[in-house]
Amino acid sequence: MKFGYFDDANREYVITTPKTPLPWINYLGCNDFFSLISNTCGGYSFYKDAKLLRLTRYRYNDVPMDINGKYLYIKDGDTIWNPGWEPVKTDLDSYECRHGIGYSRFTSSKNDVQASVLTFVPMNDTCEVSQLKLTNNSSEEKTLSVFSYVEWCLWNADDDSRNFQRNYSTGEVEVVGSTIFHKTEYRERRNHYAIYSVNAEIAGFDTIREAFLGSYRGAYEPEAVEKGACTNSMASGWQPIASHQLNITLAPGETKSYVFVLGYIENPEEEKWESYGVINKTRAYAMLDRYKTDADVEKAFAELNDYWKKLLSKYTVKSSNDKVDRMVNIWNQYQCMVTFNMSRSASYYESGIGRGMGFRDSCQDLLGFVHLIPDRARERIIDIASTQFQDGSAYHQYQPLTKKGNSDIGSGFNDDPLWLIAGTSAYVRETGDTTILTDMVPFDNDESVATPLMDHLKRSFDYIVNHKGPHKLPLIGRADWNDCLNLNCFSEHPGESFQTFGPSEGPVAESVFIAGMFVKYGEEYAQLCELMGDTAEAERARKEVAIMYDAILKDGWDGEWFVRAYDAYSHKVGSKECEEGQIYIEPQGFCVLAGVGVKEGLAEKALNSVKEKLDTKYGVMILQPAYTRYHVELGEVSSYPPGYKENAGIFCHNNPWVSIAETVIGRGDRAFEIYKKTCPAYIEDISEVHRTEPYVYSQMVAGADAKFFGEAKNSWLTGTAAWTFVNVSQYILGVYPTHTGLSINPCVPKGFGDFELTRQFREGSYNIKVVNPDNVEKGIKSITVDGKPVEGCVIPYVKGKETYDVVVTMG
Ligand code: BGC
Ligand code: IFM
Repeated sequence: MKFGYFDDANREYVITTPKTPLPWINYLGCNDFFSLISNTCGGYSFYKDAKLLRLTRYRYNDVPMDINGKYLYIKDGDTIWNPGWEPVKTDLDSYECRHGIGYSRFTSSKNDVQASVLTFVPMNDTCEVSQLKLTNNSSEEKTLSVFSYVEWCLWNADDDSRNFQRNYSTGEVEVVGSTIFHKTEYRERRNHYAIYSVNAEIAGFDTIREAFLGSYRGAYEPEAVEKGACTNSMASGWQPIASHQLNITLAPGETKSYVFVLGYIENPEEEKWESYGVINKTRAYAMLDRYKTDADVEKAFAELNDYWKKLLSKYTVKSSNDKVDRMVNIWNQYQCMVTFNMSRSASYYESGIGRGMGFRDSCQDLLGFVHLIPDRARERIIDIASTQFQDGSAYHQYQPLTKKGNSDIGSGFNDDPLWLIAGTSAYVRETGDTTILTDMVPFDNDESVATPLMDHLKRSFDYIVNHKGPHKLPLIGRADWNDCLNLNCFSEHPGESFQTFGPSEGPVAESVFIAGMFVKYGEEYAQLCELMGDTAEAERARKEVAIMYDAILKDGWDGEWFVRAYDAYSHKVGSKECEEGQIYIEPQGFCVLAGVGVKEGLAEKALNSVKEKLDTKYGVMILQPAYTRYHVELGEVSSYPPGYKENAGIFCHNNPWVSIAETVIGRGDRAFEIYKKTCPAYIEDISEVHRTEPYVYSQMVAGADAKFFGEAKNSWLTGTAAWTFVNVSQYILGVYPTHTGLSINPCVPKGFGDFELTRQFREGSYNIKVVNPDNVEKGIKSITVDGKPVEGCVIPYVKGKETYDVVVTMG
């Protein structure tokens, strides 16, 4: 069942009923100011950091779900309704929500009044703009009132949700004309405030929540709206809100338009006060001035659209397959931008107060983002590397505002160091900018101990070399990519999640997955060394990689597939010898994509085992058989009921690893089959089963052992976005940036047909035509550039050359 449809021409998903299985959200904002907005206008806004600078309040895990948003109420006689249906939930005569790229548009009607709300965050500004257009489609004059409503969050969302004894007395507001100022905390050390304003004269306002909603009432039945009048209440403590009242008369056929601005203002310290106690409002008024007319809004909206049009033109495909084109050209890249911005901080499943930026997560997000805005990727790499420790290990997470490592979580996830090599290598391959490698980067944000980025990468590499276990495989530490594989924690903290205790690196538990990563990113490190002219270091790196390769074949191979790990007793994990959890997806995907076992014929065996043991109609499960009981020596992985999350769920993040691995051995049919199973556009028709948004990936789909097999969770903020984009763009469609030029080597299913690609790579625009006369899955017969043949698959990069017309013949 579908709850909407894709409008590819407008790059929108059009939701046709507010009653989607779960809130289906969108993200507004590209740089510093962000909003989450659901298809019923739920959501919240923040500046830079969803924990520390939250503008509006949201209540997670509430009933009814998705409560609190930026609501507009329309009172037309006795009928009160909202363009997004929530919170009053009056039946609408028509409803449509279009989630677009960086904006959402709601168009609804009731009793011959049509409301259209366009909401977006303008480029390079710190506000959300909502343009409301009201049209009277009846033959009578209509007298209406419109009420806005936002509930302020008292900035630190964590404190806001706990520290009531203080916070009920800190709230401060000011109202000047149509602008409501939220000034809480301004009087002490802060220099920021928020505004909510409308570009029209108001008939009234409220800033006290109870005055607007009434006692013992919620946003679904605001008393002021029922009575038809705000009370001009001035908050002092408790829960400040902002509501405007507009009284509107509409002649038959007439449309009137209003612009609401929710903004974040930061004053330099010296301009904080006009005189003590009177905040300096210059910046606020300047912001409002930028959006005072419809023409201003349209201009800002056009700028946003142009920006995205340009970004999304960096990689495009035109094939005979609409669904692939739609994901590649629009939604997958859009999700990559969102994961780049948010890491794992704020979604409808991440509260914005827990995780900030993940070291591992953000490095992987870069892989799908780096071609979009390489400069921002560069900055991010430096930020991430600055949280590394001198021994090469790293804080697992850091806070977006302060950029400081999070000491509550600490370090000890032994895959982390290698992801820094992955992200940096992707950046340098994309841009050719080797200057980043000589940039001085601090350790643990301490400028007094800075070394060139290249040295950070060396320390990443050596961290693995210096932390090996009895099988010469990398020590896993607290966990590797699989956060829940806690093989060293059992003795000290049985049954606890890693988030509740400190680092504990055990001496013996080892990870075959990290070994596979080391082979892949060790080689990428060696290539970077060569680029820097350090051939001796490149040679050393390759020797270490060869040693690791042999260790995998010796003790990481189980006969039919790769072993997952060795626990603290040196017992195998993910082996036929195990009672449960005999095969795991991660080492099969990652070892093969790193090339391990390809020439020995093991890769094919491993991937056949994946198909036989882990495959389902909804994707490839992370492990089988599921753990049916808690295994103290394995940790959190066995704490989930069978079929959920890391215990035999379908982790969408590592499905692309297996798909990439299939392309490495040339099986295009199978690679594409795996791609399709978790691909949103392909499962739109089963939205009632899948339940999360059909335009973006979710982290997890419940596996075959689960009660709700096929149901997805944790949409939006997942490494799946980057990895599926890497898979489809670099391996299936086959356009892979190398240090010396763009490599083109597609691996497609039979019958995929010819296709065209455009790719911006450094300063060149590549127009690529791929023809496949023999209908092969992989193989290049010839490549020509501007009519001249090229040897091999790599189109040599020519400095300064602006266009490349490429014809690729598969065969
Ligand atoms: C995993 C969860 C786990 C959490 C905390 C996440 O990365 O996906 O399954 O519960 O870490 O341990
Ligand atoms: O690898 C992790 C990631 O960092 C956060 N989400 C879950 C993944 C698997 O545990």
